Amino acid sequence: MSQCAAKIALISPKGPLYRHRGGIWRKSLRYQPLTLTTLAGLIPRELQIRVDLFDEGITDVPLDLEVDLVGLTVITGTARRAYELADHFRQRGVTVVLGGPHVTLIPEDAVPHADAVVVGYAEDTWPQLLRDFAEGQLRSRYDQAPTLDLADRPFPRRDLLPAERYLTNNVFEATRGCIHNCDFCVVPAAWGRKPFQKPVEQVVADIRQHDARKLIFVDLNLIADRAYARHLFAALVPLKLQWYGLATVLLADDEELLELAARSGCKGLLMGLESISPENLRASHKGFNSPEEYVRVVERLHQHGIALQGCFVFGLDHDEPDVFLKTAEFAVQARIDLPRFAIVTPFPNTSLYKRLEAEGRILTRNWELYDGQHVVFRPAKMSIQELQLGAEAAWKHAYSFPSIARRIRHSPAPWPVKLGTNLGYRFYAHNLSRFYNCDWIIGRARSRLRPASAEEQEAVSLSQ
Ligand code: B12
Ligand code: SF4
Repeated sequence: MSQCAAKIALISPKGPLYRHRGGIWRKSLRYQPLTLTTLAGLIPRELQIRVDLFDEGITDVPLDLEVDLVGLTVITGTARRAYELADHFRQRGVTVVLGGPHVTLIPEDAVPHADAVVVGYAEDTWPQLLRDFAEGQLRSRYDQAPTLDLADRPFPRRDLLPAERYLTNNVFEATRGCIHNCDFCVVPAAWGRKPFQKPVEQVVADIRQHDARKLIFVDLNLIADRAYARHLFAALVPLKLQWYGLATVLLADDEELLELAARSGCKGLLMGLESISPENLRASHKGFNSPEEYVRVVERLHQHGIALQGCFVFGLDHDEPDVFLKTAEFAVQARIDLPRFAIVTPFPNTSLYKRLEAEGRILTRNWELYDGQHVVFRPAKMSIQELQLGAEAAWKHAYSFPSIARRIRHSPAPWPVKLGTNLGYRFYAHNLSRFYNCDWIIGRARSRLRPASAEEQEAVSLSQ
């Protein structure tokens, strides 16, 4: 059937931090979700489908939506909310499709809540699914073939979400995947280690047609393929952009690439520094990070006018109770522009999850607590409480006024930006426990979940 004229809604469900009411971030720290706009762009034109996008980070989803099909994007932390919405819409007779990182990691978890699940990237499967739906031939599962090619895809439909509700809608991607194999990371577990790349000229064309000057690349590791990165950065130079993205510390070793990144307009990078313990890094298969090099990494980035958002995780097996303040103080002394701290999260079916499960250390499968801020496994060398409270103490130390003063002078970012972001994170540091109390989750969870074990109760109560 080529004349479908169906109506569909694509939804990004809320999580404890990123929700419309009562989340921690106001408008100023949100950016437009590329997942929804990408999926909207992929809808085959000949089906004449009408699509509405709902980002629960900025708006409520009307529960009485009059649509034929709802597609929900699911990460682990939002899985429960996604399933709640899915069940609701299915009861109303709407066809529900679930996809995204969580569905890809653990499809069997999503299956009971969906008419169809989409596993992996969806460049080929989502259009196929919609064609099958139009023909009344929907299958229950679609898997992206490994032959995925990102070339010649439609541009994301950024016009379908309100630009004014976001810090920016200039959100782009050039590549997918990562060549590394860090054992806690979702990427190798969900999508394998083969990198996928958009042709550079098509990335540039997308930036030009959107008239973007200041933009974010959400690629997990922009420098995974250095030859591609060189090509991309060189093509960005004439656009006179300012851009922000993610890369590994290995960029600091490559003077030519670093200089090119800076010349192409790179102003800030997020890097997973993870730990100041070489044992932890080796055990996590992230031995290419050397803590003794971190100070040099920061200096090299600063020399090129690039600020660093350096991310650390707590709770790896070699961490002891003194790790929190040691790491936070290290971040201050190393002059990391914006340090961030998370609790290790063993996302389902990652190598880390499998190991902890085999060791009997997974405490809960309440996915809402899998958000980087709750302890969901039994730590090796400290108590659950020490880990939960220690992470908060690290935030507070790194964002105390004296620590901000020690770091901020050296940051290459303009004063309004570095002051604003530091004060924003200071607020976050002091309100973390309040916003992560998950009242709306735990109220529901109490009524619906099986009785929690004593350890689970401890993990949950610490978050309140
Ligand atoms: C941008 C981003 C964010 C933004 C999200 C909002 C926004 N406004 O964009 C911000 C910064 C807020 C954020 C926060 C968090 N994020 Co985040 N984020 C990303 C990131 C870097 C890019 C996502 C993206 O836009 N990708 C581009 C799109 C096109 O790809 P995609 O989403 O994978 O979608 C494709 C397929 O998966 C599939 N698909 C996806 N959904 C659906 C739905 C349907 C119906 C179908 C058919 C197909 C489909 O089709 C798409 C096309 O192929 C990803 C990593 C990555 N590069 O994917 C992490 C990632 C999604 N985030 C992750 C995490 C853990 C978090 C946080 C918990 C981190 C934290 N501790 O705070 C929070 C939680 C947010 C919440 N909701 O509560 C994890 C999720 C892992 C997991 N199993 O849950 C990821 C994978 C990073 C990682 N390596 O671990 N994040
Ligand atoms: S380098 Fe980063 S994106 Fe790549 S596997 Fe490791 S943690 Fe994941």
